[in-house]
Amino acid sequence: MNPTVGLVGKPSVGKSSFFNVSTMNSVPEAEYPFTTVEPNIGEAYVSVKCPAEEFGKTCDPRTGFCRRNKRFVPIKLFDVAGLIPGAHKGKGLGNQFLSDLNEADVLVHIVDFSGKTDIEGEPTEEHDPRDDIEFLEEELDMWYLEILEKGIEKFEKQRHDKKPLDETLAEQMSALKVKRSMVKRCLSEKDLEKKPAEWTEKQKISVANFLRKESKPMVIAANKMDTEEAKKNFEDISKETKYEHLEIIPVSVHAERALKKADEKNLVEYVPGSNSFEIRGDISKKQKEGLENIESFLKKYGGTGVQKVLEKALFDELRLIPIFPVGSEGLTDEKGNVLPDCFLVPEGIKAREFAFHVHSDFGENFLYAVDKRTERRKGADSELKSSDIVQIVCSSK
Ligand SMILES: Nc1nc2c(ncn2[C@@H]2O[C@H](COP(=O)(O)OP(=O)(O)OP(=O)(O)O)[C@@H](O)[C@H]2O)c(=O)[nH]1
Ligand SMILES: [Mg+2]
Repeated sequence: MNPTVGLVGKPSVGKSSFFNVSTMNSVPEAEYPFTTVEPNIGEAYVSVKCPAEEFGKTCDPRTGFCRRNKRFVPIKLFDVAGLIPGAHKGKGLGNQFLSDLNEADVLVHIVDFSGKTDIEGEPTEEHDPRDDIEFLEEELDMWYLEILEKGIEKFEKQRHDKKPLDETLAEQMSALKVKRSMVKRCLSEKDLEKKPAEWTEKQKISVANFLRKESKPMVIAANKMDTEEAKKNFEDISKETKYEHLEIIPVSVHAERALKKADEKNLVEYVPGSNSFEIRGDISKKQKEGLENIESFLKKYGGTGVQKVLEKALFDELRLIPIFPVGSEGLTDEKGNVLPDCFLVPEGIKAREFAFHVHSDFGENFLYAVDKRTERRKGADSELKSSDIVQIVCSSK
């Protein structure tokens, strides 16, 4: 049920490093291409404001954790093999690795902004990160195109009881999380509701592109921003109108790692996602210098970017909102745990849909919900808002 984020990019950009730092894992990372072959799956977190403080309480999360009134809610994170140009035709580790991304609801494209790795992930100097931004989108579109073409073939082969085009295409592409409503909208916007056998190559690519963007929205992580070269590239690229439509977030996985490690050792207090930290323990002169560098990085870019990337992906691209379900006793469940659960659900969700989200029994036997801030009842079709605390009241069977 947890939303799933897939990390994509060419080899050696820092996908596994990003995965490790946000899931507290230690899968191999290295400066040569194709370090990762099999996908890694782990639990990362996005933070939301914890409502317990409003009530003068602290929460007892069943999953995730809470620090300084920030509730960290689990999400699923995937780290996959690097992609190189031609991957959809089997280059590099080939297209079977593209299907490792099927399950992702949203993608984070990690780009090495330092320019120190070439398009295949080998060490170099002055590589242009613009090339990476472009090739990856093309590669993903080609992957979608291949599956779309199979759907068109299937549609053309049907003889009797022909299924509608949108239904056939949506079925063929369902593993990619393409929904029928997306296909319907795409065909109607592009005026392509008929005769797919007559679509031009350009039209097919534009359908693949539309469905890819709808079913796998993307955020760009400009990684290795701790290097001077990356800072310069970021300055230039983020100003260009060509890239205005993209959400490019400056990131230093290394800075995040240094802070998390120092926090674990109680040398600093660092809450992931913050733009500052406090020095706690006794630190050496060298550690102090390192931390000062990181401090100025946080000031300049508003944080290390790791949390920001995940939060942009979930809250801005997928438009999810947090909702806290509770039992009949104030803010607790039947065991007395304060705000034990936090669900990330689509914006605009209605009370009964949310009940189904928590448990199908709750949905089926739904009577009404109670907004615990106001103690007002909410009917089945009443919309929930971000950070609502709700009790679901059911009929006894
Ligand atoms: N300077 C700098 N280097 C980084 C950063 N993040 C990762 N790296 C380095 O980039 C290299 C590649 O990192 P990986 O995490 O193995 O990259 P990957 O994208 O998973 O690579 P493949 O598995 O081969 O596709 C390693 O040497 C990392 O230490 C960062 O924030 N700053
Ligand atoms: Mg890797």
